Amino acid sequence: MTVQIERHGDILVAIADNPPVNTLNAAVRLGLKAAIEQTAADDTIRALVIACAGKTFFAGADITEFGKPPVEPLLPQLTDLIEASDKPVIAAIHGTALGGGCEVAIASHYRIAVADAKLGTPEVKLGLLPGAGGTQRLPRLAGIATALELVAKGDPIGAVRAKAAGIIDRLADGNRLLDEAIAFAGEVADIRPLPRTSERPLSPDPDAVAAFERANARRFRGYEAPAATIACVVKASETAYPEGVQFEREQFMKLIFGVQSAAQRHLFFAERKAGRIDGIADSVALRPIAKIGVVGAGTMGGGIAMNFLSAGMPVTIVETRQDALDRGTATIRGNYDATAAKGRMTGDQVAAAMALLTPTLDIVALADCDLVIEAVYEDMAVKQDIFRRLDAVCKPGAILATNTSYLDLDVIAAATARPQDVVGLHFFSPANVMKLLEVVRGAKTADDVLATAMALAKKIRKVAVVAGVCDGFIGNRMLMPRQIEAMKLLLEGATPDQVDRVHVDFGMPMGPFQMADLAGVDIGWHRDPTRIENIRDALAAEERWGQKKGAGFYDYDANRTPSPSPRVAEIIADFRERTGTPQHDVTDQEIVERTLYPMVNEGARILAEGKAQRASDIDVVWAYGYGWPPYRGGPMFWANIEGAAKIVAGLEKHGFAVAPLLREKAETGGRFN
Ligand code: T1G
Repeated sequence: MTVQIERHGDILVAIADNPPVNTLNAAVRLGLKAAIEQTAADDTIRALVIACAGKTFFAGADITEFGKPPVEPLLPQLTDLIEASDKPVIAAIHGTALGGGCEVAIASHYRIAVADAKLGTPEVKLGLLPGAGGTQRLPRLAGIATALELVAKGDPIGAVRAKAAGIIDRLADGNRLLDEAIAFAGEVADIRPLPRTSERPLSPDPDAVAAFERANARRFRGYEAPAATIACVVKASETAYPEGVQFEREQFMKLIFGVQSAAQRHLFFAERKAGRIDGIADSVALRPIAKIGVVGAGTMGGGIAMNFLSAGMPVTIVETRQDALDRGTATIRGNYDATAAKGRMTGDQVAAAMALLTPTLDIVALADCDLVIEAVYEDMAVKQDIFRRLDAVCKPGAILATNTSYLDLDVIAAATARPQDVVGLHFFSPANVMKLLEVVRGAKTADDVLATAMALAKKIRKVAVVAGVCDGFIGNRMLMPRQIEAMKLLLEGATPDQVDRVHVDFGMPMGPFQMADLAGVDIGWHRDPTRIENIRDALAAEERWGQKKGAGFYDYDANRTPSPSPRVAEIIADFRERTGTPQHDVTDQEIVERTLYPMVNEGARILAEGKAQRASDIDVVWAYGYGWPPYRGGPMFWANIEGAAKIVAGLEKHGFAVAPLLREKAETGGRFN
């Protein structure tokens, strides 16, 4: 029974049990409707408590039902039914009351929650909006400013804050939620009039709306859903509930059939699918990982170490020189202090994290580590030497990982007598911030090692994707053709600013040249200022290494605000002349065809070679590692929208060799899944 109905004296209790997160699917909605009808029909019942079994109150509508024939009662009908009840309905909240779950709660007449519960309306992260009255009831309950934060940004708030905001009536003891909800129901059972949120008055607050829009303009750039949620909240302050909820419904229907929501829902499931390893049973025994070792206390090593320290895991970090070790430790401490200064960590939490860190110059200290991650200079000989030493020092069964971003994992593994214990853990800089982790599977990586790495990624709150061994794995391998073409476009008549603008208008956080200036124009440079073979060499030779030098492809002021550089224009002009490259007016569309289409082409090759398990994994890599706009779903999802045939035509127009898998999709009308 999806919704169990129990009687506790003269209080009826409906307990939904739809694991794993109690989505409000058809069976749950029907069960709740039955409970409301039973409450109404039975004169001996004074009130109804709605609760959930398992780990959480309703986590929202069942997204997998979208696009299927609707089954009544629809969620908006259910929430209105709850509120219209002539007897009080009390929501007993634990876990995360999200989306439709939050809407069921605020349609109820009263709400009691355990202190560590969260409430939120994350629909906007799916390209939607709360479509069951949430945009109309939340502002009436908590005010326009709080409602905008919840519905337009989609982040949940804790029950304590929700109570202060007027969303929750009472906090319950974590172990006695149901008992306290039943007692609460008894207390309020005879109070009239019933507190129906939709009947509360709400005055317009244009200043709050304008301030919110200004503060979030950059965050909402390119997205459709946030503006729609704001319009609904404004509507709630201008009209009565019936008109407002009708407007909400209209906005919801527009969004749910739009490309952006399809893209964002695609990524929601893609992120979860990425965690699965085809061909390895979920039941594979994982290796116990308690102690972490990190070799290298530089930018990457320090960031990597922080992921584990923040997850409460002890880390021994090794360097070759005391000054480097001290610098690395100080950087970790500084990062935590900066987080604490923003109020996102307490001083005690910083101290606890730092107490788990053991800096050392002696690699033998890693002997009892369960996982050791090498994060040193990108040089094969250096890495092979380190892995030879780790092989000699580390206990049997320890997992040895490299953070290499493009070197051949199999060659590194071959430096040990235990290649089956070697795996790639490719973090993205800054490693303690970026969500993406490419888990590189070597030819000999054991199944349990790979499964252990994927499970550990979840523990340190990373989004992990399995990648095969190839140059650049998944993300950087697709980045390369984009960067190569961007440089060619400069020689043919485009400017850095034009190429970057096309990418930013597309929805990327920055374009190829802005990215080069951020990462460092000198990354991968041969460091010989007399050897100037291309535009990049010329910039690097003049120490135009990017933002860190105040000049790269752009000039930067003291606030690192970029402006087109006359010097760079001269360098480009000089190379156009030296190479005799024919010039032409480069159009924005040509930039899309020559920088984004080749990424899809490379993605098709990666899939065909089995270096990614599925197309949606590639989308996850680019959405979480490179800022691909979620409302475009990722390169392969976007390819389905753009159309494989159109992409093939564009690639052929510019002389690219088309990947056979992409051509096949174009010829068969197939899609990447
Ligand atoms: N619909 C369908 N499946 C869902 C789901 C949902 N809303 N939420 C989770 N799942 C699946 C998920 O795919 C995974 O499946 C399993 O449950 C465990 O999820 C009208 C229209 C609640 C914080 O956006 O944020 O209400 O991979 O791995 O890490 O206004 O799930 O096991 O096969 O994420 O513990 C609004 C989405 C919906 C919340 C739990 N609600 N979910 O995190 O588990 S739209 C949301 C989450 C809506 C109304 C509108 C998280 C979680 P599988 P998980 P978790």
